[in-house]
Amino acid sequence: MAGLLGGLVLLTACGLSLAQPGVPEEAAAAADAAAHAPLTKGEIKARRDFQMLDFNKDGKLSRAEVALFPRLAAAFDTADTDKDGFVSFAEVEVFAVQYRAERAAAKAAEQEAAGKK
Ligand SMILES: [Ca+2]
Ligand SMILES: [Ca+2]
Repeated sequence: MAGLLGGLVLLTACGLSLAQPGVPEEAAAAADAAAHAPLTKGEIKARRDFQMLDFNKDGKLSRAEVALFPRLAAAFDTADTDKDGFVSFAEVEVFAVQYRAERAAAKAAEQEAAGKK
C-alpha cells in the first residue's frame, strides 16, 4: 500500500514537472545573461528560437521550416529583406527590432487613445 502511494506521488511529481517544460532552464539562461553577456533576455530567446526552428542547421530559416508557425510564415517575406528565400539570423534581428518598435508605437498609440477617453 505504501509502495502504491509512493508511486502515485512520483507520478504526480513527474506530471507537474512535465507541465512546465523549460522554465528552470529559461530562468538560468536569464541569470546567466545578466551575469556575463550584454545580450538581452529577448535576444537569447530569439537565438534559441532561431536554432530550434533551423531544423537542418544551415544557419538560416527556409519557408518550409517556418511553415508550422503561421505567424512566422506570414512574416517570412517581410523578414527576408534580401529576398533570397531564406531568413538569416541577421534578418531575424532586424525584423525583431522593427517588430518591437511597431509594437511599442502601437502600444503608445493605444495608451494615448485610452487616455483621451
Ligand atoms: Ca535551415
Ligand atoms: Ca534572406
